[in-house]
Amino acid sequence: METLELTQEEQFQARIDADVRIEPKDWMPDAYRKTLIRQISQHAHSELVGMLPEGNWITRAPSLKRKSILLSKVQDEAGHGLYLYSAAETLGASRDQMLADLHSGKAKYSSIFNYPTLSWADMGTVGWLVDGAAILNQVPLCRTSYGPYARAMVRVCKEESFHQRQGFEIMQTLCEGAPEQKAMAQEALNRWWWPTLMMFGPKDADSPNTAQSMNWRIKRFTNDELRQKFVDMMVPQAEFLGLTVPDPNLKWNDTKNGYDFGDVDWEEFWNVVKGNGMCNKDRLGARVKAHEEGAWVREAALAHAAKRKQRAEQAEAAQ
Ligand code: FAQ
Repeated sequence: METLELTQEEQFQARIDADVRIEPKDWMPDAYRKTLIRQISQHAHSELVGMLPEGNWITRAPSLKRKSILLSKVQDEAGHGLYLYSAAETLGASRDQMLADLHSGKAKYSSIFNYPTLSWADMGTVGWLVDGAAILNQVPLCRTSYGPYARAMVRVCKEESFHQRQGFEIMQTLCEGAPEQKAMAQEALNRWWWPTLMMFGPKDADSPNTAQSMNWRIKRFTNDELRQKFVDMMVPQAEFLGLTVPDPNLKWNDTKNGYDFGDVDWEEFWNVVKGNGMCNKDRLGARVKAHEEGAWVREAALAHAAKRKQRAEQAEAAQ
């Protein structure tokens, strides 16, 4: 009788298809490992660089309450970066190498963080729109096929939902305030709407990684599917706030039960991804400076750990 032997790769795909999580010690194709390291490290870098646009407003927050909320939010983003670097390390990536790639400009991070935060309304818009987009993208990642990434995302998403609520609340306060405050909120929406749509990545037809990542269930939705969900979710929220989405082609489409919307400026997107956006140089410069100025902290922490280990060994030897 003929026996059907599955190759290692076929067994792997069968586990994925059955929704069995892949764990660090399981066999996996090199390309799966490489794709995950790429995506998780880019995601981690985005969280770290993502601290900068909002960090810019901590000293200028309009009240003590707003300042403490913003401080916590920015600290949460640092924490998200750390969970994600740890998840990438379980795949064999070295943290020093990942950071070196960010600092040299070799590694990518989300295009959205290369836009400036010019007014307090930008803190509302970043929370409402940017965290809103991040959540839409990240909730499906709680079901991604690689265990450590999926588990990290569960905690990240809980915190991101709070971030989004605080952003919406800032927008609502501005929109219910003086005409100047409402105008500030509208102006911020005008600048952030299109860059936020770019966060979901290139159109499916121009996305080299989507098909394989969907097959491996790393991604659960395509870039275009998530962009559509985002528009459908945000337009009613903008209407509730009394704001106008800056897209003349935005129109409800009964047939698809969603909005039709205008074309993203993909030339601008690729320009930013290639390092030529408004703030790319500032953002990387700030990260490199923080890393260099923090060298003594890392050295002190290592020296402290070595001393503790030595004391513990001496105490054990003396027993
Ligand atoms: N910016 O083939 P695809 C946050 C690159 S966290 C820059 O479609 P893929 C929290 C892409 O890497 C935001 N580059 O790629 C927060 C690829 O280049 P490569 C970050 C982009 O991976 C909120 C090439 O284009 N979230 O916001 C972008 O299948 C507020 C072709 O693209 C994540 O990272 C972009 N927008 O899909 C923090 C979520 N889009 O690597 C502070 C996890 C694409 O081949 C304040 N990542 N590229 O050289 C993902 O879901 C996916 O990686 C996508 C891209 C959807 C981002």
